[in-house]
Amino acid sequence: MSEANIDGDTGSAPNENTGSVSPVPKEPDHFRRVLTIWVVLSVIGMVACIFLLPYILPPTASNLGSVDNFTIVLLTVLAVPVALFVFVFLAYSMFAFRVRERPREDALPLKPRPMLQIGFLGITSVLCLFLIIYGLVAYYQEASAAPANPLVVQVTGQQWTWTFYYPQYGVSSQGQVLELPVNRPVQFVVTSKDVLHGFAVRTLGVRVDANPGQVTTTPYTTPTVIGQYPVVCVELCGLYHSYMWSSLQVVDQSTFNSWITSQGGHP
Ligand SMILES: [Cu+2]
Repeated sequence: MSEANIDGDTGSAPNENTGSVSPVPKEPDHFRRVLTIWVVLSVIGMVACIFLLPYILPPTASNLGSVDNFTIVLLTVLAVPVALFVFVFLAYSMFAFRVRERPREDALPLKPRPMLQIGFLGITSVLCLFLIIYGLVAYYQEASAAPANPLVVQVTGQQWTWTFYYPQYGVSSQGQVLELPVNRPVQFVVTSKDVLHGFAVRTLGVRVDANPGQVTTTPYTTPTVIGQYPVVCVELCGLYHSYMWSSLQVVDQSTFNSWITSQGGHP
């Protein structure tokens, strides 16, 4: 990018119609000005995200919590200058180049600026490439972990409820509760009976589509804090989509064993 991209309409040029030099005030360097505003606001926004997001994000309670939060902060921080690039240039143009009455002259024709286009495409491509590689590496790290004695839970979405089946114990959870023992890795095997649903447990760093006729296996995640957390559907799946939520209960091992027995299974 160069300063030359909005250099066409400097108001200090001699009046071509009359040949005389009119006392037009010197046009400010708009590009430098808007670039400065963009850089300053971007830095403020990025720093604010880094410091404020950890307080805004809901709590996590799994071994994936820190990497999950780091990813959200990273993506938000990278999005700030991109979003501001659009908003700042738009807002600046609306104020700096506004015309009160109907313009009587045609605007200056836009000239091709190859460096601007190459720069814009180049920067956004590098950003996207970085995010793809970051995502693939993070997914590989999570997916390649193979802990001993993991718990498997089959999750089935249907309009408008979740059912949880524990194949190692031969029991289904009655009453829409996802019961998990603390500190034991768990893997979800997710599908749907009717339409697209989205199985999301923010606490565990899990968010996966539930597709009809297809089974999706999540990476292992380990609940680390005993407590009760929400399980929600994050795919608009019909009239009562917003009511399609369940409860995750993370309990200690003996409570989990007695819960399995109470559901008709053998721990
Ligand atoms: Cu749903």
